[in-house]
Amino acid sequence: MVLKFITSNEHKYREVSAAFQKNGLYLSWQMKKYEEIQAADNETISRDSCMKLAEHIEQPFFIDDTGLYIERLNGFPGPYASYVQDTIGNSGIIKLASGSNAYFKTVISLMIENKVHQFTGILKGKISDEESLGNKFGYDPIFIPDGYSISLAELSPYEKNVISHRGKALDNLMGFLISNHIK
Ligand code: ITT
Repeated sequence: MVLKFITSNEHKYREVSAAFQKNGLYLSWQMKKYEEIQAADNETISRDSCMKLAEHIEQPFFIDDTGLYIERLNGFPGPYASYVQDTIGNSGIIKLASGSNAYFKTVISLMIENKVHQFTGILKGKISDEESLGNKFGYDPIFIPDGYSISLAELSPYEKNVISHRGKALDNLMGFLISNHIK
């Protein structure tokens, strides 16, 4: 059985695929954009999307919903990270919040045997004062992880997975898959 990862975001797929490969697990990518409800937390949004996708996609599959929570902005944009990235973008966030503490949160929702299982991961850091070179994945060029002096965009997918929100959520997911003999 090959587990499907449903996302329209190629950067996410690259990171997820790197983690699966490292653990000798198989993965298939279903490139798909789906509508999300508006809610105050990523868990609720992700669970709702998972249930709706299950109406027309064969199980098992999983999705990744990620938010950026900026301290100076009282947690904004949080689950609205996608809308904010498409409107004011990284330069807008730098103007509003450079130097502020912030964290990413990833919620992975796995749908298997008609049940949703959720796995989360958090990465703390701060908003930088300029966009770095490197990958062009969302907020990566303006996010400096705690303990680092370079941005997330300057790490390879493997290096990013070791410390990141997504990497931690994936470790939890893969722990579940391995202990339940789902490969
Ligand atoms: P799917 O819903 O199709 O998976 P998406 O890009 O819409 O893809 P999200 O809603 O989870 O995914 O992402 C919210 C925003 O946060 C979006 O602008 C992403 O580019 C950005 N983002 C997500 N994960 C990120 C990460 O690890 N580093 C930097 N930005 C990230």
